[in-house]
Amino acid sequence: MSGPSILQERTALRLAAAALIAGTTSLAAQTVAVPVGTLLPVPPAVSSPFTLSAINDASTGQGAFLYAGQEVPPIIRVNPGSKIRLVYRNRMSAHSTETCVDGPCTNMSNLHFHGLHVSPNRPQDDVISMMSMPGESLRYTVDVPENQPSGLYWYHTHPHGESYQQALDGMSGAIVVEGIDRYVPEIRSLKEQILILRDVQLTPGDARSETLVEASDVSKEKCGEATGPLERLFTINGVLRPRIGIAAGEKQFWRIVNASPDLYADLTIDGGSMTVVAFDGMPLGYHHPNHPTRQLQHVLLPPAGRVEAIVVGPESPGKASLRSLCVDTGPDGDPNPEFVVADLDETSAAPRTQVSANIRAGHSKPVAVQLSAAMTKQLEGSEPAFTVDFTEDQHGFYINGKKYSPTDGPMTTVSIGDYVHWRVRNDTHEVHPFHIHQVHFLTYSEDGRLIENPEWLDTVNLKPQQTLDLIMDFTDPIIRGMSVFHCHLLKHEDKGMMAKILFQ
Ligand SMILES: [Cu+2]
Repeated sequence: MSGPSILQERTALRLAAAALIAGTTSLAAQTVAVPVGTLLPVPPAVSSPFTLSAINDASTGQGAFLYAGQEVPPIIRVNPGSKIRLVYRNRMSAHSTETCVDGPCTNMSNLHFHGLHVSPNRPQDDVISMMSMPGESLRYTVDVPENQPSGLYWYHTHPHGESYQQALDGMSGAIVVEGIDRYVPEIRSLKEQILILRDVQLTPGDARSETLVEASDVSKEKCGEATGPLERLFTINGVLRPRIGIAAGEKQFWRIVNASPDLYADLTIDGGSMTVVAFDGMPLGYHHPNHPTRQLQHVLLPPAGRVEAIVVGPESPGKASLRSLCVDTGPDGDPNPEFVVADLDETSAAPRTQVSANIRAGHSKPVAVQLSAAMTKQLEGSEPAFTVDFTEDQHGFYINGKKYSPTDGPMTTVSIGDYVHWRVRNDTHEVHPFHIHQVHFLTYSEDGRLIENPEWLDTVNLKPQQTLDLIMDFTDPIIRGMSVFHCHLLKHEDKGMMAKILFQ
């Protein structure tokens, strides 16, 4: 092996300087210290039962999850057909130093198990009636069904009006539903890397922020129509621009969640491609057993989106980076320029033959559901049963002209047992990711044109003025009761872009 290239040395020097400055400069501004350029940390894994606490960090006052004495949210690992059991203790301050949409945050909190096909009722994935104030606790017992698609999900807090601040502070974590290797057995012999994208908040004009912008190689090229200062960058597992160990030619299994409340990722690996196995926790093989993978050069992950892919270490890993490309969020959107999210690093690569101990064998046979071609055709030819219209003005954000209130009744009622055609329309000049709790849907048409490779998702991006047609899977008898759908730019959700749905 040859010595480090000049490029590598420069990068190392710059990152070392950035780390030094980021760690030692003391400023009144809000930009907090964040590790820069270290090896990607592996968060602890947890199986049930366990206790998770919501706290305020002693030095920054920001919200945080405390698990086993560390402010590192654990990865919840669960087998299909078993339970997630946890006590959620709200130990946040009753007197917040943070500001939410309606004034000082009250620090109410709860949990949402994003993407799981579980009951929306207490004590499961209930974000409507389950809420804790500081000093209170919630007990969750979530029955993950036998036919839950195996893949990457995530948990985050969901208190209407305070979701944005808590997610921005990093109150989120990954959930792995085991058994994805049933769809692509090759995964069993690969090293697994779980990448949780969260935010470091920037303060315009603040020296520490500028150092972080510099360290992330933020592109100065014009990106889309959004104006205004850049307000955040991605960290991965808490580190800005970490190094991910991978050897040239080594295959690894990367599971990536965008846990930011409003930053988009359009991920690409220099000189490489991703062999996608799942989007939003849904293995491609779940609906298409004969086509369980798809090769992509880049993958757009809106806030809440996930991708799981086999990645091959490029020829010279030390010269390659994982980047987020420019995302045009529209004239009313937030800046989302290209920058480097991580560097690949051969020197800290794992041995090529390592078999991951993390992916436990699930069940031997893959679960698969195929929507018949006839049924698909019939739904596609039908008028939508329900339309979601996203609008906004200077007073707030709306679905079908209505701002969400916790005391609302359902905006729509659906009968369990059907696949249903929904239309989602973005009547604004910025992007909005549509999400519905407990349900995956097939996005089959864009502005009236059929999509070539339609995907089953639980969160889908809508460009400004775009219309998408979806087939909603409302067939699951477990999903019964009151739930919600909303925009996953959480400031928009906090300001009203959410509505209730009753499954009965
Ligand atoms: Cu939105």
